[in-house]
Amino acid sequence: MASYDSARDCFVVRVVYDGPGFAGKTTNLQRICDQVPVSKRSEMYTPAALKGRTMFFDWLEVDGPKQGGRTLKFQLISVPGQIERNYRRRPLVEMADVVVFVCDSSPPQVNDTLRTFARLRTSMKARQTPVPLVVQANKQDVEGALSPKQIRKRLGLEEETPVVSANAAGGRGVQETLRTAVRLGVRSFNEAGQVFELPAEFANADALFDHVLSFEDAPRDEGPVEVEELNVNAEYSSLEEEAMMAHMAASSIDALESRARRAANSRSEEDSDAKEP
Ligand SMILES: Nc1nc2c(ncn2[C@@H]2O[C@H](COP(=O)(O)OP(=O)(O)O)[C@@H](O)[C@H]2O)c(=O)[nH]1
Ligand SMILES: [Mg+2]
Repeated sequence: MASYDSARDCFVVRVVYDGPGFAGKTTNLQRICDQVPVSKRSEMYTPAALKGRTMFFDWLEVDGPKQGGRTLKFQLISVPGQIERNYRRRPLVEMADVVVFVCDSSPPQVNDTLRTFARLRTSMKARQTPVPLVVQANKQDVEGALSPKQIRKRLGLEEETPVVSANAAGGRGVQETLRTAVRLGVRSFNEAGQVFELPAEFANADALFDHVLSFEDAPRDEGPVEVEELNVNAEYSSLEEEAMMAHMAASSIDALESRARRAANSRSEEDSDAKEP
């Protein structure tokens, strides 16, 4: 489904790029920036990126085809990949009109890809309306990379789910992935029969950042991931440790963030105590 932005008199379709950390989500958006003329897109916006890592999301808007005389805009939002940031990712997936799942096809990362996909499946199932999915088999240039066919098998994809072969860093497959997502987005837009006003929190990147910050204070109830969906082979289990190490670095950032927040809260409590008569 799409939204209608009355402020700009256009329809908006949200394409959310999900996938494990380092799979190439940000790279996809960067290449789209390189390949789409400035007149047909916004600037890319990445709030609070930390050492090149996406902490919250990347945001880019691209003009699509006209629909009934009105412009159709595609909001491309890539989510943070680290497992620890699932609570930041899930609400974005819930609001997607189309989901692109970017896979790291290199063998040592397959476990991480499967685990992240299981989480995505769980989030997609929790939605009230189904959402079209495109899978990108990225990093095909890496030696021994799983082919798109193997990715389809490992992820247990339905036949109708498109899998696009890509080397996003080299700019290959990025446009095709976007075109496929746009096609599915336009189709579901035409089938939906009704369009709602664009929620204020998705009006622009700043509003979305404010919205996403509000999750920080919400309880982090992740819900269980369905175990049978994990389908992680024992042959890869030694690699789990490696993935955990990578995630440890990310969680220490989380710990720092929450310590800073606690300190700020206790300071403001002290301030208000001091003001008591
Ligand atoms: N070899 C290879 N590296 C890639 C490819 N796509 C992205 N990368 C690299 O993978 C790293 C992580 O990419 P990034 O877009 O930041 O991943 P994200 O965490 O999913 O946003 C960067 O160093 C990219 O240059 C690819 O197709 N092949
Ligand atoms: Mg990123």
